[in-house]
Amino acid sequence: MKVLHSLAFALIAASAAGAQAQTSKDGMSSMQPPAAGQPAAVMMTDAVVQKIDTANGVIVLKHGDIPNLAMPPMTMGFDVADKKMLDSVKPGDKVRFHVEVVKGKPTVMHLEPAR
Ligand SMILES: [Cu+2]
Repeated sequence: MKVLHSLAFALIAASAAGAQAQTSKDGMSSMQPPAAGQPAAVMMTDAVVQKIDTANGVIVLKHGDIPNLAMPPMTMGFDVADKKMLDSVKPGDKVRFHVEVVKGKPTVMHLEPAR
């Protein structure tokens, strides 16, 4: 698991750098695929919380398939739409979440306990 965590944080660092570069492109949606307008509420993905970084608003999830992002199962860090989401979960929790690409970054829009 240590290796996975290190990898996840490397990815977080890389995506954070990318986000800063893209901040000036706010309002431009050319990066968004047309499919972004599809109904997304039903696209919940199962995951297990690996680590929570409240200060930076990042959650590391070992997640299943994410159909709306065409992403296979993996462990990685996500930004969260609202840091308050992180108050209700802890490492080891099974959750269901919905992620969308916001400003070029996969961002957790909804997070709920699963069992
Ligand atoms: Cu992933």
